[in-house]
Amino acid sequence: MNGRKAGSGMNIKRIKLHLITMPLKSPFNTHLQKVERREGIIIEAVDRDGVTGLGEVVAFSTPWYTEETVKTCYHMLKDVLIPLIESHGLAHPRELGMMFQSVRGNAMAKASLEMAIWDLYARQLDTPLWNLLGGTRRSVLAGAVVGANGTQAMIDQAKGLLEEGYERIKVKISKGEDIEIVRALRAAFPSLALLADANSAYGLQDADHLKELDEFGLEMIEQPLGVDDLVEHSILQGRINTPICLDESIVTPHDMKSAIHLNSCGVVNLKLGRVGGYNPALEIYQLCQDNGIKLWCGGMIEFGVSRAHNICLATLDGFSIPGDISSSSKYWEEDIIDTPIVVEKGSVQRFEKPGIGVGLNEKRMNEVTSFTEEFSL
Ligand code: OSB
Ligand code: MG
Repeated sequence: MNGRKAGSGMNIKRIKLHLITMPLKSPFNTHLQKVERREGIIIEAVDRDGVTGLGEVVAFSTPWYTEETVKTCYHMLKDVLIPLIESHGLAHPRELGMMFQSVRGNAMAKASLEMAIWDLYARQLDTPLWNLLGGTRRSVLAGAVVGANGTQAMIDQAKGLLEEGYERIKVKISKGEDIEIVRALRAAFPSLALLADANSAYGLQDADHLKELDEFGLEMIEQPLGVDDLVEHSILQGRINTPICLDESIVTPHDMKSAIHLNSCGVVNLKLGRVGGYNPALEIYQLCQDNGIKLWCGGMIEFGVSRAHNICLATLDGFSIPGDISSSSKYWEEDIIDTPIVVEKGSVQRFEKPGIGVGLNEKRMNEVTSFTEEFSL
C-alpha cells in the first residue's frame, strides 16, 4: 500500500513503450487478412514509488480491422497522448476521458494508455481493477474463435476447442464461405452455442442470402455489413431472424446511441481498444444496459496484458454472454504475462490481486521486444 488517496495526484513519473512481436501458433484467417505474426506495444506507467500499471496497443500491423496500426499508435502515444498527460497531470483515470476529447479518433492508442493508467490507479489503491469498475462476476464467460480455414478444418478446430473446455464457438464467415460451413458445423454440433462473424463481408443486397442462415439457430451474426451501415443493419434486422451483433460499427458512445435509435442491433461486442478505453467503454456499457442491448467482451488476438484487462471489464454484471476470451495458449507458445490466462469449463476466474492482477514475464518480454523507449514526466 502506497498511502495515496484519489485526488492527491497519481504521480506518474515514467511511461515506457515496448514494441513486441510474436508469431501465432498457427495463422488466424479472416476474409480481410491472414494474421501470422502479431506486433503490439506494451505500456508501463510507473509512479514515483515504482508502482507500475500495464496497457497494450491492440492495433494490427496493417489497417485491415480499423484504420489504426501499431505505427500510428506509437506516433500518437509518443507525440500527442503522453505529452498531454505530461502537461495536464492526473489525479484520477476518469480525467483522461475529458483530456482525450481534444484528440480525434485514434481509439486504440488512447485505450492502451488509459488501460495502463487505470491499472496503475488500482494498484496504487491496492485493489483489483474489476473492483474499481464495479465488477461482480467471480468468473467471466469465455468462448473461442475459429478462423476461416475451410469447412473440415473448422469442424476439427471446433471439436478440439470443445474438448479443451470452451462452450461457445464463433466462426468467421464471408461470401461463398458461409452457408455450407454453418450447416456443417450445426450438423456436427447440434446444440452448440454458435455464432458467425462476417467482419463486414456483406451488403444489404445479400439480405436474402443471409436469411438462409436463420435455420441454423445461430446465437447471432456479428457485423454482417459495413462499418458505416447503421441504417442498413437496421433494415437487415427487419429481414432476418438471427440477432445482429455490432463490432466495427460501434466506436463511440454516439455510435451506440444511433444504433439504439435505429434498432441496428440487439447485441454489442465491446472491445476496450476499438472504443478508446474504459471511460468510453463504460458509457457504451451503460447505454446498452439502459436500452436492453446484450453485451459481450470481444477479443483482438491479443497478448496477456489486454487479455487481463478484458477479464476485468467482463466482470461487470451486464456481460451476460460468453465473449471472445480465450486462454493465453490459444494463440501463444508462451504469453508475456507472469500468470497465463486459462479457460476452464467455459469461463476464466477473475484475478484477486491488485490492478489487472498480472505482471510481465520479464524473460519472455526480453525475447519478443525489438525496441523500448522511455518518457519521463
Ligand atoms: O472481428 O472480432 C473480430 C480478431 C481480430 C480482429 C477482429 C476480430 C477478431 C476475432 C478474434 O474475431 C478474437 C480473438 O480470439 O481474440
Ligand atoms: Mg468481430
